[in-house]
Amino acid sequence: MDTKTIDQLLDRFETTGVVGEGNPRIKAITRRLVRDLMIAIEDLDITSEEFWSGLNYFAEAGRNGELGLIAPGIGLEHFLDLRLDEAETKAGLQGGTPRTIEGPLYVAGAPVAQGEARLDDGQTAGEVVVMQGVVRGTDGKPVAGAQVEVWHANDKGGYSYFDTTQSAFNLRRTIVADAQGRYKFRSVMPVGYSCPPGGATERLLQQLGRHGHRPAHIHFFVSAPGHRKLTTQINIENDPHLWDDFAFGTRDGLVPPVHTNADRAAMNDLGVDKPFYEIRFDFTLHAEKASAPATDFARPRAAA
Ligand code: MBD
Ligand code: FE
Repeated sequence: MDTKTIDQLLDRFETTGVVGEGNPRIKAITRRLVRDLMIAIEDLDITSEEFWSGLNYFAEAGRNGELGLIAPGIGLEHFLDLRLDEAETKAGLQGGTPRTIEGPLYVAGAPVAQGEARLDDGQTAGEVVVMQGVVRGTDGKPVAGAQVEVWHANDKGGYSYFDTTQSAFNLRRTIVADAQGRYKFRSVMPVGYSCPPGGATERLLQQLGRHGHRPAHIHFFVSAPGHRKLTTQINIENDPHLWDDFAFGTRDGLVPPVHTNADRAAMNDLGVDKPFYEIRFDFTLHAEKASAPATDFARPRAAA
């Protein structure tokens, strides 16, 4: 079928069974996506069997809560980041900490701590890490009281709430930076996440000849009144998958050095008997800007 015939067909679909105005934006998006799909079916000669198999694939992915994992896995979430970057550049914004994908594993409602927090519940295996830094504006001034939401995986790559073997809000906190914009936390080193074995995402990746692993990382939402919300992650250097992330989340500027601290007094202070890891990382937030798209957009998220 040629595209002219497809467009006539879409005209007919749009003018049949009409009972009201509908939503013009949804109408435009639906028409465009259906058209693109029809053209793909034509160009690739997608068979009926392939079509229904694909439909069922998404149905299953939805039932198992994996659509939020497929989106980063096929690069769409990173693509949205690059579009936000572009829009910010156009709006004259430059110099902030790079953004990167939120992923599907944030849970709202984490305990709030002032200035400092311990993220692990004391029962979580893994090497101790202390991370700290300052939240600043692009003017270089500290942002007092900035909110640093942090979440990460345990030493098996699992996230509390989704991994029901972990305690509630393990490795998740909201830290309110102090008057100098400083935040600090103690936790245990995360290990990279892997897609659920045999699940929809992993099966698709297999068909694409790709793996479903992420390098070890720590997620952040950093926000403050008068500033654009930053969604980002840091990566743990030297991970074998550092630049081979199935979700395309690693970016220059988000891989801080990890130091080993073997100082006796520092170890005693923390109550540990082995050297521990230290990471310093400062966040730079853009000031609010009406001409750039919002970064605190709504997205259905888990809450506990
Ligand atoms: C993760 O931990 C993650 O951060 C992303 C983007 C996708 C899957 C798991
Ligand atoms: Fe993650």
